[in-house]
Amino acid sequence: MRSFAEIGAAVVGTGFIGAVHVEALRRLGVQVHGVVGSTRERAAARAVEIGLPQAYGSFQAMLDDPRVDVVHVTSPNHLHHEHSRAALRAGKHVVCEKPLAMTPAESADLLQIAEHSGLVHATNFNLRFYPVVQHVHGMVREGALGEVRLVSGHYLQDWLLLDTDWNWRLEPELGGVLRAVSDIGSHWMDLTTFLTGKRIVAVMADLATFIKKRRQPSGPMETFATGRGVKTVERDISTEDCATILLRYEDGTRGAVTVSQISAGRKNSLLFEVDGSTSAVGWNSERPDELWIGHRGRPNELLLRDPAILNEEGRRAASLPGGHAEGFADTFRALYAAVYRAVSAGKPSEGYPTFADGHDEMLVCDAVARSHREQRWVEVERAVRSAAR
Ligand code: SOE
Repeated sequence: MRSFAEIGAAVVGTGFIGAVHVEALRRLGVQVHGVVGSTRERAAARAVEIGLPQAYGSFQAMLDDPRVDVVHVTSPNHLHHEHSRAALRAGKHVVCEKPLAMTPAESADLLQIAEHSGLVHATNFNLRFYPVVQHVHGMVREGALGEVRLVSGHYLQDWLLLDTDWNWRLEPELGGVLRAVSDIGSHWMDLTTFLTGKRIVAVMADLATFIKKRRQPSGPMETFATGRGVKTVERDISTEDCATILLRYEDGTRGAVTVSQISAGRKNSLLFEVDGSTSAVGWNSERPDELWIGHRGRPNELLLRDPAILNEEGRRAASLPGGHAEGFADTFRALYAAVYRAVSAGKPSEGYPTFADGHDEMLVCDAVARSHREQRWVEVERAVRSAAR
């Protein structure tokens, strides 16, 4: 078993989330050797900004660095398949941001290569790793809610509310045919599948594009950035601003979710409620240390994250005492602690989302796109996995 300090990593992508990956790895003591950007200049600027030792001259130069054991892929969606595939082929463990790829065919290819490589492969569904969310996973598993029947909620943001807001995700050729659903709906659907232990088997989806023309700035625009005062050109938009989706999970659990990136005042609000036969839980990512617990016949409860009263799963994800708020960036640390325990052992393990979860999410999103196109319920098409893997 190697200590985390003996493991080397590199991050591909110079957006804000790449810097979050770097900082989480540094908190764990992992050696982050450098960053890869769309150009050497962008990588060099980012490396200086976040204090990285180097900016690789190219993606291949990073793969050729023998000190790099793990590659974190945070490039735009259309490069996830190419970058993850090349890293696996070069014998590197891979953590890839969601969505895993642009199509189910690409994600199936990645899964097949990853599962035959013996390498660690993870999809960056980091929102599972809020301590309170991990605690809910344990509650459901221990039967604290009774039989789960209904899952509801939303994932709302407002960073694309204005027609002058721009990001590569708006462009199908860079982000994929789905935008809000693929970018943040994927988190909500993965999270509720994780919490309930039940896969989504059918969807009824209605997507909407309210802002059909936007002003694209002349240069690149980082996620959540506001491009004030730059030269722009008008562009037609086909990807969805928002979605309302009905869901059926395995064994009959029902669900409903609203996804939007044009909801004024909601900065990054993932909310879920899980209703069981005896009790319910509710959680909002903008108040991540709090858990609402609903009862019939006795007072409801509001749990404030305190490792002393969380279950084992919640405690394992926590890094600060109660009252010291833990947030979005902390979830990356908790996720990578689980992933790097596997890297340290030199083989895949349990306890973190893999390429199998990323591929399954691609299948669900594919069903969402088809349901909207055909305006009907669509079953999630999961190929029968061959027994011999
Ligand atoms: C932008 O919508 C974004 O950064 C997503 O890409 C992340 O996955 C989400 O966690 C926060 O918002």
